Amino acid sequence: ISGFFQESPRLQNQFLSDRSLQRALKYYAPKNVVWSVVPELQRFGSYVVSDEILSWVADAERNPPTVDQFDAFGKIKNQLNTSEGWRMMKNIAATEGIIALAYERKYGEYSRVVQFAKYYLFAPSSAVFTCSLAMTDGCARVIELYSPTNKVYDHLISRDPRLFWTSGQWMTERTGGSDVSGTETFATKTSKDPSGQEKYTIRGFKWFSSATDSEVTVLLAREREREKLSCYLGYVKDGGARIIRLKNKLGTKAVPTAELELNGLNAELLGPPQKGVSVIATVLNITRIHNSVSAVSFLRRAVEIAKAFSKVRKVFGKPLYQVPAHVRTLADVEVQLRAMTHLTFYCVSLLGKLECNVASKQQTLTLRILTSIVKAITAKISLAGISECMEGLGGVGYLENEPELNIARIERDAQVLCIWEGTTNVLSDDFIRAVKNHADSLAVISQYFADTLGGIKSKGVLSEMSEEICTSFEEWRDYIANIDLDTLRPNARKVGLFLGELIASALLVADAA
Ligand code: MFK
Ligand code: FAD
Repeated sequence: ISGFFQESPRLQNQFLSDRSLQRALKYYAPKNVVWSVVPELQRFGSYVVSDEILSWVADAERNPPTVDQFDAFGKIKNQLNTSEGWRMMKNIAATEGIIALAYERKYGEYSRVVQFAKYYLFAPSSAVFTCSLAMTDGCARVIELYSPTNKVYDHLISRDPRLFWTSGQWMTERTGGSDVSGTETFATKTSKDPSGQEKYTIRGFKWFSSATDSEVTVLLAREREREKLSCYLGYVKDGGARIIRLKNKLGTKAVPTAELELNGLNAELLGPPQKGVSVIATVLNITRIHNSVSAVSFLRRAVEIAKAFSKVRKVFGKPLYQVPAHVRTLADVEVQLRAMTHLTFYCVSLLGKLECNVASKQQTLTLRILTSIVKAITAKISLAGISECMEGLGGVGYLENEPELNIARIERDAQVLCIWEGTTNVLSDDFIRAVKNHADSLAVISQYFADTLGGIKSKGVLSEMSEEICTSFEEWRDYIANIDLDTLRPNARKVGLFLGELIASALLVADAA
């Protein structure tokens, strides 16, 4: 075939090209930590766009999971088949220490910042193996808090691919995912092990199980009808979870998401009985931060693809990167992305402090209030931004391209970020309830930002912006203080997302100063 051929865009090292990630790292971790991790992030930033890892992504996407229900003679086989590409992601995650980094705590309270900087680089090149990692991370934390001598913990945080296990998170049932009160899964006490630990067996039906290839899972069940839910650690590797079917999904094609019938699954109680939702909230608050980091990292990859394309594509005699309207469009996305990256890493840094027991009252409250709305706002902004980047490639953007340029895949995968781990309205409602339960939280948060921004009065436009932001905080705090919060619930989304944007603006201004 002769004629014109478009030169292919080339992605750069994803750490070196990302000023926004570098800034977040510098803002949320001290210099000595930054210096010691930059070489590692630089190496990984190159690896995540290498032919090697992208060929595993392509393999995982081309060969989605399948299940062999029965053997030749009709006996139940229940065999889940996953691709080599998918299994390679598990090895990479273990050797790169994507979970281990958080729990080795080599960087103390900054360990989460380092872990999530690496996770952020990995996420868009992981075939969404990060879904399994998010739940594994949540499970590790809940075991650390409620069952610290359990050996499962060592597997979840291992860097050795032969020992590394992942965990599922089974909450959603046919009766509801947002509202889990109709849970039809039951736990029955069976025995005590020599240490006195009660053992349970589980029966029921879970309607959505991602990471179905996991060795263990955290799940909700109850012991008796009408009793409140408890949280359990289920040993999936021992059997007792039968795959009824795999879900046929828009995206996350490589992730084995299934419906499961539970009958004879071995389990142990995690945390106090009948406090299951509160116990599993520890998992939720971690997976929601993973979701936020995934959202900003997916958008970052889409922006990088759009920028690379703008350097090689000519329109009306000019490369796209010299066309003001095009640059303006991408710049608008970039600004929102920078704000959301800052906001996300703010939460990440607070989580690190909380886990190392150095979080102040303000920091603990802020994390509780913010986690849900940061998950909600980053998912929405990411999806809109990815769509804009797709348009930035014209018709080619809509195609299923090579893995390094495939914005269509990123968009399909990003769509679920608004749904799983709580929909936007459910998370916004959680935000209102959290504010209601912690009456002084908004005053404490407003005061923190007033103090932070108050010091930059002498710096021209930044000082004007900081004054405006402080005024908004005060108005907002006074408004919330004088209203019956239940009347806000129909508009919870607007209120929550507004607070997210306000805090993101405050962080950008504080960083710029
Ligand atoms: C790649 C990206 C990474 C992500 C991958 C993930 C893969 C997908 C996996 C899933 O989707 S797993 C399923 C996720 N499901 C959800 O997110 C459920 C969404 N629904 C909610 O969050 C509801 O608000 C909730 C289920 C929590 C409502 O249940 P309840 O029983 O009506 O909760 P309630 O009464 O508000 O709170 C019960 C207790 O939990 C309270 O504590 P106490 O018992 O001590 O009073 C609450 O304070 C506590 N709680 C609830 N949410 C909390 C929380 N505590 C801390 N943080 C929270 N967010
Ligand atoms: P519903 O709860 O029925 O929600 C329907 C609508 O009602 C939504 O728009 C919601 O916003 C709205 N709504 C509900 N309550 C309120 C309220 N109080 N105020 C305002 N609006 C409300 N779950 C797991 O447990 N484990 C998994 O591994 C898992 N993996 C998943 C993988 C994929 C690909 C997907 C798509 C889902 C997965 N889920 C998983 C399920 C997911 O967490 C649920 O789908 C989600 O929590 C919503 O629950 P639902 O589907 O029952 O919708």
